[in-house]
Amino acid sequence: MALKTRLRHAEGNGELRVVYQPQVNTETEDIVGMEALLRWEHPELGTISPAVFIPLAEETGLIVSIGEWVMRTACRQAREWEERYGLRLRLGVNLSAVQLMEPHLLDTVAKVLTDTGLDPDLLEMEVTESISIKEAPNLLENLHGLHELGCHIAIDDFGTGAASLDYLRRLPADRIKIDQSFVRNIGVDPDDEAIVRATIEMAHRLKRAVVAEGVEIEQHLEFLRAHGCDELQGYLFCRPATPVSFGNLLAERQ
Ligand code: G
Ligand code: G
Ligand code: MN
Ligand code: NA
Repeated sequence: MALKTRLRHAEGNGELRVVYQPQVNTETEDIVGMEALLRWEHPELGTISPAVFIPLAEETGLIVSIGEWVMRTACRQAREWEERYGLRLRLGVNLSAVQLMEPHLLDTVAKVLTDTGLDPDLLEMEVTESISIKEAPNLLENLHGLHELGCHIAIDDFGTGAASLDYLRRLPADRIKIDQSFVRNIGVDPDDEAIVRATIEMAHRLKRAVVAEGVEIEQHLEFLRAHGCDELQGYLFCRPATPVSFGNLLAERQ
C-alpha cells in the first residue's frame, strides 16, 4: 500500500504521537518552553520521520487535520503539565505553509485554545521561510490574526529559507530560531560563527528573542552564551521526549 494511503488512516488508527523537546534559558538552563514534534509510529513500517511524511501530508491536504490534531494534543498536554507542576512553559507548534494559507486557521486555533483552556500567551507557532509572502495571500492576515488571538510567532529554521530578511522585516514575529546547520558549525567554520553572532545581534536590535537549535555540545553552549543568545534547544539538554519522559524531567526539576 502506498505511504499516502497509509497516512490517510494514521490519525484514525491512533498511529500519530507528539514528542516534546525542551528549550532552556541560556543563563540558568531552566526549562522555559518546549517544541511539539510529530511522530508516526506505523505498526509494520516502524517510526516514520516527519521529514518524510509531512510533504505527503501537504500534497494530499491531510496536513490540515493532522496539524489540528497536533495542536490540540500538544495544547492539552501543556495545560496538563501546567496544572500538575505549576509551570507556565511556552509551547512551540510547527505550522506548515499549507496550514498558514488556510482560511480556517484562526477559527481552528481559537477553538483549540478554548477547548483545552491553554493560555494563548503560552502558544507559539513556528513558521518556516518556505513560502514566499507574495504568493501566499492569507499568510500575513493569518499571522496578524494569531497575534490578535494572543499567540506568539517564531520564524523557524532562520537563515535557510529563500527570504530570511524579507520575512524578518514583514512578519509579526516575536522570536527567531537559528537553524541547526549554523549552530553545528560553531567551532568549525568561522563564517557560520559570524552568521550566528550577526543573527543574534540583528534579532535583538529588532526586539526579537533568539533560540538556537541543534545545540549538541558544550562548545556550542559557550559560544551562544558569550554572544547573548536567549534560549537553547538541542541534544545537549534533551532529545525530543515522550510525554511520560518529559513529565519525569519536569518532576525532577521541581
Ligand atoms: O523532529 P524531527 O527532526 O524529526 O522533525 C523533522 C522535520 O519535521 C522538522 O523540519 C520539523 O519542523 C518537522 N515537523 C515536526 N513536527 C511537525 C508538525 O507537527 N508539523 C509540521 N508541519 N512539521 C513538523
Ligand atoms: O525544523 P524544526 O526546527 O522544526 O525541527 C527541529 C528538528 O531538529 C527536530 O526534528 C528535532 O528532532 C531535531 N533536533 C533537535 N535537537 C537536535 C540536535 O541537537 N541535533 C540534531 N541533529 N537535531 C536536533
Ligand atoms: Mn520547529
Ligand atoms: Na529548525
